Parts: sequence; C-alpha cells; structure tokens
Amino acid sequence: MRKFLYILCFGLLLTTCDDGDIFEVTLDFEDTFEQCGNSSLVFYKINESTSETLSIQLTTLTLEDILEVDDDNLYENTLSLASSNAFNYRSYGRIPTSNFFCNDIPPSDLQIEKDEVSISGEVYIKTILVEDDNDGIPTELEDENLDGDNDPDTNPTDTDGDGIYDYLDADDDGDNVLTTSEGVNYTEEDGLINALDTDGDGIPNYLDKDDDGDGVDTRDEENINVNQNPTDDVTDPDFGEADYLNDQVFTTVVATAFRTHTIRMIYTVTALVSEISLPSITQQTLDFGVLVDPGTLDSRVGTPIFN
Ligand SMILES: [Ca+2]
Ligand SMILES: [Ca+2]
Ligand SMILES: [Ca+2]
Ligand SMILES: [Ca+2]
Repeated sequence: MRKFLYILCFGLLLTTCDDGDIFEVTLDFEDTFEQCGNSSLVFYKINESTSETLSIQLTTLTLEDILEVDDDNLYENTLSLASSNAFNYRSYGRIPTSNFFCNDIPPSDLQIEKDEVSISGEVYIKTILVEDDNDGIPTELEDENLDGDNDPDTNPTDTDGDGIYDYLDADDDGDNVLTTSEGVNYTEEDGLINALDTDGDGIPNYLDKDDDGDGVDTRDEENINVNQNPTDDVTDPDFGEADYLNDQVFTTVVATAFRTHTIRMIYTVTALVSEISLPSITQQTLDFGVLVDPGTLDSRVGTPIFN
C-alpha cells in the first residue's frame, strides 16, 4: 500500500507531492562552471531549466591563487568543506542568474525554495597550464622527437637556437617572419606536406632561414624598413613578393634583433567535490567540471636570444 501511494504520488505533479523532503534531488548540471568574487572565490553553476544552482565558496583563495602553477605547470589543492568553505545547493521559484552570486546586494526577489549547505566533505581543485605559440602547427609536430618519447616538452627542438622551443616559438626558424606567415598549410588530413618551400630545397619556409635560396638570410633582407620584419621590404613591386622571396634581390642589411614573441597561456581549472553531505542529495561525489572564465586565457612575452 505504501509502495502504491509512492507510485501514485510520483505520477502526479511534483508541486502536489514535493513538500521539500519527500523526493531526493538528482544533480543534473552542465560540465562547466563560472567564478566570481575578489577577496574570496565562489565557483558556481546554474541549471536554468530546473532553476537550481550549485556553488562552492572558497574564502581563503582568489582566482589568482589557483592560476599560480608550479614548475610542472600544475596547481593542486584539497580543501575541507566547512562553514567558511561551503558547498551549497539551491533551488528557486524563478530562473537563477549570475548576479545571484558575489553581489553585496543580491536581487531582492530570489525566491529560494531549497537551500542546503554541506559543511563537511572536500573540494579538490586542479589547474593545468598549457602554453602554445598559436602558429598553426600542432605541438606534437613541432618536435623532432629525437628522444623517441613523443613528448615535445622533453628534449624539445629549438630550430633557430633562440632559447624558445619550437612548440612555443612563433618564428621557428628565427628569420623574423612569423611561422603563420610562411605558408604552413597544415591540415589534419595531410599534415605539413603542403608547406610552402619557395626555393625547393626540401626545407619548408617556416624552417628555412634563407627562403629564396639567394644566399642572403631572410632576416637580413631588410632593404627598405629595418624593423625586424622582412615582409615589408619590396624592392621590385612588379615581382609581387618581398625581397626575402625574390632571389633576384640579394642585398644584405644585417638584422640586429629578433622580434618579440607572444606565447599563449591556457589554464584548465577543474574541481571535484567529495563526501558531500546534504539532506536531499544522496550523491556524495560531484565532478564540478571545468571553469569557463576569461581569466583562464592569458599570454606572455617570450624574449628570444639573438644569435
Ligand atoms: Ca612554432
Ligand atoms: Ca620564420
Ligand atoms: Ca626552402
Ligand atoms: Ca632575396
């Protein structure tokens, strides 16, 4: 009879039966989350269709703290949930928005229906930093793999010997023409076999320090503007290409510096909550997902050593 009543109840509208305790909540959220807060950090995620939110308040951390990776480009931290670091489940009578969080004055009409806080359990935060030169060539193809371990980070190739490894070097051959401007023509299907090789010497332009094979290094073909950029030196406009691609122009204007490099930084922040203790939720472990935030994308200047 009890079972029958339960099934009957389940078959009716939830609003009829859910007095706040009868049904257990199943957590159903996207695998991404957002963050806010200045002096302390709040991770949160919103399910608009069910009008629910989850949040983790981390009073001892800032976004800057969790982007502070070690020499292995890694940050890890496990924090105990407590009243100061709380995991919070809420449901609302309206669609929740981002301004429900981190505002000194939250919207007056929150319409909170359920508000449960887990002050026991743990949250594990992990950040991985991946750096890249954004030069159109996948990292795994920017290493000669002489050590045979398929890891571009060990014994990395540095074609131009400027101290910046090829997978981080936006000008791999150090000719002051960015790799993206050297006709890489990479496709997933064909790899790099269609890379431009102007002088046909078997070395693609992006790795060839003398692209037209006229005996003058590309970086030294700065006949008009001496600005660490051989692409704007065009002695013969009728030829249609800059001097570094014109083997009939071979005047030497010696370069004295490499152009500065920009290295892209992508932080992947993930959070895992375990040993959750909430009245309505039996689930004890929750993969909180991946942080989506402009702060996870950054760049730094690479200074190549001129040689
Ligand atoms: Ca490169
Ligand atoms: Ca180059
Ligand atoms: Ca070549
Ligand atoms: Ca030339």
